[in-house]
Amino acid sequence: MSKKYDSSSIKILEGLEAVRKRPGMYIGSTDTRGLHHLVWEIVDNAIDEALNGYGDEINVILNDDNSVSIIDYGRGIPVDLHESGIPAVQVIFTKLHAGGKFGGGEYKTSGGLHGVGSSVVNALSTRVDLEIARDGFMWEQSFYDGGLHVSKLVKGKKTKKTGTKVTFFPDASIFSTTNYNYKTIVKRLQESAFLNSGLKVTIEDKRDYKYEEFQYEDGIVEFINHLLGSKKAISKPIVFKNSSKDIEVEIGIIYNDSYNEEIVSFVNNVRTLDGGTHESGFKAGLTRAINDYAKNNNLLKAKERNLEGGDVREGLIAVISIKIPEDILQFEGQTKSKLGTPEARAITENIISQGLGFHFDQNKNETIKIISKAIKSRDARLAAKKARLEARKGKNSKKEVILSGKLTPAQSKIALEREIFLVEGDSAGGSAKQGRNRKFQAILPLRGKVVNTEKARLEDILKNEELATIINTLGASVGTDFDLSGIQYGKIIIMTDADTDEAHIQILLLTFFYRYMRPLIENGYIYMAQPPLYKVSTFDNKQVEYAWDENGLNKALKKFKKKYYIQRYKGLGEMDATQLWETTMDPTKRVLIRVTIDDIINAEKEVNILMGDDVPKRREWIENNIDFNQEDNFQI
Ligand code: 28G
Repeated sequence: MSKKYDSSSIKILEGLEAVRKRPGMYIGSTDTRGLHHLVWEIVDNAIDEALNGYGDEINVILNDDNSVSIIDYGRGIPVDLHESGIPAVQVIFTKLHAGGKFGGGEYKTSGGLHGVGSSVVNALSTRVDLEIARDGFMWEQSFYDGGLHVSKLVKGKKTKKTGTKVTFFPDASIFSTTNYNYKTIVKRLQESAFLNSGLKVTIEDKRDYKYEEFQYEDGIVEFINHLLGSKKAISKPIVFKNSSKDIEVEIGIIYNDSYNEEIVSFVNNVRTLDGGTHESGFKAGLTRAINDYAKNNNLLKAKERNLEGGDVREGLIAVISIKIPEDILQFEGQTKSKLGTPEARAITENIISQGLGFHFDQNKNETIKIISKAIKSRDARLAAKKARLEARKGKNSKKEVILSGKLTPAQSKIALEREIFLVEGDSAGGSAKQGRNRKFQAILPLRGKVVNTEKARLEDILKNEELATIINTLGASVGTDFDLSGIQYGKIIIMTDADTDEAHIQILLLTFFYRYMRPLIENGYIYMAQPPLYKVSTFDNKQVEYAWDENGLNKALKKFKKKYYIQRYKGLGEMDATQLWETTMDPTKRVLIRVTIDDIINAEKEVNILMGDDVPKRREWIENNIDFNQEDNFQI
């Protein structure tokens, strides 16, 4: 490359080179998450423009060539010449840290990694096309190969409109996938519409045509109602809005009759998955308000200990949205997803405790319902603690011996090397026991009923024999006591039938892990075994192939020269020990699916829908809300 660059353009290219060299530094990762980050960057710029009061609609289009277009109806990115002699828009797209908006007293609403947006997206795209309507004309400019090549800014037709359209093509040599997920984008856009009342957001998928639009007049109330879904509310939606200094806080809460808590927090419209000062302030304020009311109104005796945070959050759904000016914005943690700004704590705590104190006085009946629920939760917590202590005391009791008798242990002394198969049914358990590699594979057959943990408190869960056995066997305790360091296995593999609509036990186990041992899912310990659906063999059994789906079956059939026989497995029980080992348990041949949670909100919502009796939706839940990552890619 021997092109002539002036000094300022060399700097520019170096800037974007840095992004291409270490994309993770700018967008977190180059997997599907990082890929979606490109959309968030551009969408956030479009939303910022609308929040500044210019335009009230954003359109997102997933084009069928895997490019993404985003349109706003704001002022249009400035096209006039920057002091360096190149158009401002070109500076914004090719110069690092000169993102969407800066200086000028504008309120930058995006948090965390945002703010370097447009140029980072350009650096990681093979092509970016801009169409800007501004100053009475259309303007076009394109960037190629991560911003390495730039077309001239072209002034086009006259127009009375204003706004910006950005189309980018993610670079397939950087991202492990360039396939955008409609659902992921819809979820985030809907969230933006909830958090910015009045803003209209549309999404169009041209690959497999879909269209949705979101616009909420009272966003926070509609957000908590959305999170409530089909759960039964025991309070009205309660909302608070206030600001102090330059910090604005908006909080919405609603109580429902389930035993879960769901708090979703945002800073400057960006999810703070790991919470932070705003969330801890909220929790402290909520606990204080409830204890104050309970004591003052004799719902708790003066001598009684205060309710704990977990007690008062049972059945709570909350949305916390806080806006903080750039200069005091601080994030913590590896993923920069935890708010650090200290001022946010006291402000949030005061808003919720004062607001709730007032609300409680105005709504006595509802308040009594909320507080009785918290008291019941406390009682259940104390009862569960007692049950756990007794279980621990009785280590050598008769029951304990029976429990551990179910387990066929592995020989290895190294916990992380061991795998445990949770197997449904006795006959499959027997085959698994015979077929396994005894050095590192343990088998725990599940016979009895697994309780639906969505509808039970910890107290009842500990009474359920199957779950109690699992808890004991895994060795890391349960619920708030869960401690990953105690875990006795490196892989926990759920092995159930491949082809039943009643994959019920799978769902029950996943729900249990999700609610009571979530770090196991978050840290990638939970897997699902994939038994094959078909066995194809010659009549003399000299040639045997297995297939996991129709596609695999067709491939397998092509391998046969002689007459063959196809067996369709109806359940694990139909496989003998050797077959089970060869197809489902042998680490060199099996297909394991690692269960991860990509989307807590959706999982929460749909776990509830599902476990609240909707049988046909179970399959959909597995497919849509738990992210299946193929662990071993064994293909026949
Ligand atoms: C469609 C997808 C993404 C944007 C604007 C509008 C302005 C702007 C963007 O200015 C530079 C620095 C501070 C003023 C601002 C237009 C003021 C006047 C803008 C977008 C100039 C950035 N006229 N719309 N950037 N500022 N939309 N949508 O990115 O001093 S970025």
